[in-house]
Amino acid sequence: MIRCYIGLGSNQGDSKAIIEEALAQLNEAAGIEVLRVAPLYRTAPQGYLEQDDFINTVAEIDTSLGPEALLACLQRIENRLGRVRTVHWGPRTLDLDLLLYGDETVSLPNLQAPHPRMGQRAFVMVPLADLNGQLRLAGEPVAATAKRLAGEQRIERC
Ligand code: GSY
Repeated sequence: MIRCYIGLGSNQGDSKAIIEEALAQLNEAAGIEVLRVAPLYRTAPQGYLEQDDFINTVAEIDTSLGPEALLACLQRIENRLGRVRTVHWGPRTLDLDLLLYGDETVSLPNLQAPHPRMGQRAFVMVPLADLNGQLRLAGEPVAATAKRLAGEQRIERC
C-alpha cells in the first residue's frame, strides 16, 4: 500500500456536496481506501482571479494502484461528477489533484508528483498540514509552509 494525498477543489455548483460525493466515490474505488479528510476551506482563486472562491480540502488515502491507474481513477470521478472546464485554470465543478504518491518522485508526461505547484498554494498546504504537518516538502515541514502561505493568501475554514 502506498500512502498518498489528494487535493479536492470545486467552485461551481453545490461545491460541498460535490466534494462529499467525490470522497465517497474515491473510497468505493477498487484499490483505494480513504483514511482521513482535512476540514473544508473557502479559498481565494489562484491563477485565473476573475472567478468565485473555491471550496478545498485534502484527503489521505492508501492505495494499491500505480500512479497512472490512480490518476485515471481520479479523472473518471471528475468526469462522472460533471467536470466542465471552459477557461484554462478557470471555474470547475471538481478538481482532483494527485499531490503526493508516497515519497516517490513521479515524472510522466501527464503526471508529476509531488505536484509541482503545491508548495505555493495555501489551499493545498493548509489542509495538508492539518493531516500531516511533519511531512517535509522541499526541505521544509509542511506546517511551516502552510503557516507562511496562510498569512499571504485568503483561506478560511467553512
Ligand atoms: O488546481 C486546482 C484548481 N484551482 C484552484 C483551487 O482548487 N482552489 C483555489 N483557491 N484556486 C484554484 N485555482 C485553480 S486552477
